[in-house]
Amino acid sequence: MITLINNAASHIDRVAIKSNRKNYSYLDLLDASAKIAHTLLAGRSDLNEERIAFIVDPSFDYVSIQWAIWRAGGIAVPLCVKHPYTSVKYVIDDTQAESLVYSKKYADLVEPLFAACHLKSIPLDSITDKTGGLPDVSMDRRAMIIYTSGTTGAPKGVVSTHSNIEAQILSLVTSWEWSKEDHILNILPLHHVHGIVNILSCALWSGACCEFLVKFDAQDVFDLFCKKEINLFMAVPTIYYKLMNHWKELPTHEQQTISAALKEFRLMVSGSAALPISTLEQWRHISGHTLLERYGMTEMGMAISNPYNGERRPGHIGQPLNGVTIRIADEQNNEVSKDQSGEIQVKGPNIFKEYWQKPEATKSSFVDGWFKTGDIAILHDGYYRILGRNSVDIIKSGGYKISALEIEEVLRKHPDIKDCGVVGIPDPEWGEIIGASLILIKDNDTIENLKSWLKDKLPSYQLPRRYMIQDDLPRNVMGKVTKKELQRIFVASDA
Ligand code: MLC
Ligand code: AMP
Repeated sequence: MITLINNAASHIDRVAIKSNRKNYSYLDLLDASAKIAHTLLAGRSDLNEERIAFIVDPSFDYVSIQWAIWRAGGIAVPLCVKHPYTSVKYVIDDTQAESLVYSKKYADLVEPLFAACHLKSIPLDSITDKTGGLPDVSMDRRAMIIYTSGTTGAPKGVVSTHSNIEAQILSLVTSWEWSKEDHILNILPLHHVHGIVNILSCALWSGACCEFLVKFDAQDVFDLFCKKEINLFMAVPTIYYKLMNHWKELPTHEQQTISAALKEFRLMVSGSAALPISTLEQWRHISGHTLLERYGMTEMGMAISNPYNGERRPGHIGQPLNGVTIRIADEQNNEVSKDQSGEIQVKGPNIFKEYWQKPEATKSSFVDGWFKTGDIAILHDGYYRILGRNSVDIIKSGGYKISALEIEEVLRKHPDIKDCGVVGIPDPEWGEIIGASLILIKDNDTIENLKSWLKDKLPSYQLPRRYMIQDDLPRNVMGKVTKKELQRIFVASDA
């Protein structure tokens, strides 16, 4: 039995989801998800880990479909609503999804998939009121596949079981003292753990209310805050930066109203990327809250967090969460002594099961049972602090993890581009923005052409924002591109 869904019976009449200005109770969620589960089963007794992809806006429908897949014994594959066709098709092909559930809004995007792939079409509005039994789903079943970019190859599907997800939820609901009285705003994409686990699933585990806003807009967020129903907020640093900038532009009386509403919140959390101390301080000025910064990853949910009660130290990510064990290891995977930096390695029931159908990649991401995060940190005075990553080819922009190598591969397909190098350039708003240096075969308006050429090949958050044309990329004596030097050139050209 899936505990998260089982728990709903204790909160039947409470509001589970608020979306499109409507309230949906836990009973509504159980009813809607049972209906969809029967449609997915189509007479079978169990989906037996068939992959079911779905693409709908963050909404009551999203949660009903997610729960339906789980209740029918399938693996949920949430698709990114901002992805172009090629990225969506990659996920469908890689997971060999059996079916795709979609709302009308995404019909044009997904229609060609049904001719190109062996995939059953399930338009959301075709779901009828079928009834029947549902399988008994054990907690060790695979529950979800989320795609993440790495330093090698194409994006990998991170497979988590129901037990993994439960461990990820439990460590947060206990550490951050979630209760059924909580009401959280969810403005994050629902194909990543921040939006799915930390916000949505923790709320539903607790009998609390999760309210969706389909598109981030600073004024809309403040308008909702000023209704004084929402008492919890979790977001990436870019969102806090954008909210702050918007607040600064408002007339004084509006600033005061917003600040007064913010002060009444129980908790505000930042994560998915480093929180600049300047953002933390300015947000404290506006809201009266010291943001709680925590650290996590698709493969493990959250691992390290500043305390809910106790000192939240700026520039630090805190201590291991309940149930999570951390060590800092050197390049030979030996634990380093205190006050020395090294890679964060993690053990615990929260750690994912495998990369989907990539046994070699799974194997090489563990050493002696420790998951190798690739993040470099130091433990100082009882608090962990992130120093960077062991690869310059991973970029974090707006909280999204982006592979420089994947973007380079796309750029090299352009007929005018001989070679290229992609790097992250530090940016106060986005954390990093993507810079692309191009070596051209011929220069005829390439950059303007390139921008429109890229539009259906990469999602907006993966598009380079800065371009530079070079005769050759910076290289070391072995001829290898030196990305750090390329980063430096971009930064210097900005000064
Ligand atoms: C968009 N824009 C960017 C950009 N993304 N510019 C630079 N860098 C980027 N990365 C530009 C667009 O081109 C557009 O410009 C304008 O910003 C608005 O675009 P948008 O697509 O409408 O953006 P918006 O909806 O405002 O998105 C901003 C955001 C989004 C911060 C809300 O990036 C977001 O939802 N990020 C969260 C990602 C997330 O959940 N990560 C968690 C991963 S899990 P113009 O000129 O056209 O206006 C994980 C584990 C853990 O990391 O620890 O949590
Ligand atoms: P993702 O693979 O999208 O889940 O992103 C996980 C990565 O986000 C981690 O490996 C870190 O590099 C980064 N990350 C998450 N939280 C923080 C944080 N608080 N500070 C710095 N980096 C973070």
